Amino acid sequence: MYVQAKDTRMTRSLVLAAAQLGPIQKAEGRDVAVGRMIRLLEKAHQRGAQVVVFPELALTTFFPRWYEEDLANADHWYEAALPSNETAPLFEAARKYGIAFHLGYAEKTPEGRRFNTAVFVLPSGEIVLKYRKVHLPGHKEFDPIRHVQHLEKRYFEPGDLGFPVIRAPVAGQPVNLGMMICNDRRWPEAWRVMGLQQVELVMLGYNTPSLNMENRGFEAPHLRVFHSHLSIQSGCYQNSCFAIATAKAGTEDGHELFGHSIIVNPQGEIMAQATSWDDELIVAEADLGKCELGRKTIFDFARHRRPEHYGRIADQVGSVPPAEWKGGA
Ligand code: CDT
Repeated sequence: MYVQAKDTRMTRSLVLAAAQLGPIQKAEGRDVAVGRMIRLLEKAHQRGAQVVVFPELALTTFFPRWYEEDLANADHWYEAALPSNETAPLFEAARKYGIAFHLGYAEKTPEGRRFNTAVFVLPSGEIVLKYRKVHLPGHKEFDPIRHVQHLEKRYFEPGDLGFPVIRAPVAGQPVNLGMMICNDRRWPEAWRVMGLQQVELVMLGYNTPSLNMENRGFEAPHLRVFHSHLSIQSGCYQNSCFAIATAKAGTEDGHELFGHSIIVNPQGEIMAQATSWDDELIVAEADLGKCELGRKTIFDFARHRRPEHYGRIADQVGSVPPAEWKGGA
């Protein structure tokens, strides 16, 4: 008879929350978004959450759907500093409730560089980790074939910080923290770079339309959520980590974003899922010790990885046609 080894690890419990936001209309100011986020933090406090993740570009509408000829006219979408007068109340609420949070926003640096950025902030207000989105989907110029523009390549530079993982104290215990933003979740390379740094918790926000707006071929609408969840669940499983994946949801400026925020464990299972397309908090208790099983067995990288065969992943960008078979093996 097969007897499973007893689990003798100490529990390292952390209460995780995804604070999904419903739509933020173009005409709405940051005060509206920040007010809603503070209400979600209040709920998170009531439900015992210790980490809260807000979506990508959480302070405004998903503005890359709007074409602007002159980037200087788009400055009002960006944050020049965090906290600012408008975002300070969010930082104050996090301090009041003792909650660490992840916030996605458009960053304009003092040198005038523009990034799609996220920060992880302790209740004290200290920013312990900053991430700038590496995989920017969409296009740079107005694309007449598209139903809706997706101008991230116009509004942002690719992130220049890589995929850093940092061990930092959260709710009194050290946690290996990493971040990615929206489209990054579809790239296994992003997950693996963090897996190689023993990430335990990946935090990510997203804005994903319910329909493929590229108009270059049919994609069944029901597959949109499936692909998102598939990417996150496999990223967690293959890298033995938890993820909090938080959406902006609902009809924003006439265009639908699909929501379906989730919290996932290292087995790739969904522990909690949003069911509305509005502001909604989902919560799950994570035992961070559960990251160890995968790391010590099937995904023990030191024992099983074969990087000598992975050269193309780092050296090559586009795919190339395979060699032609000429007979034989
Ligand atoms: N925000 C973001 O990255 N959204 C993309 C939509 C892809 S369509 C250009 C995503 O991968 O979900």
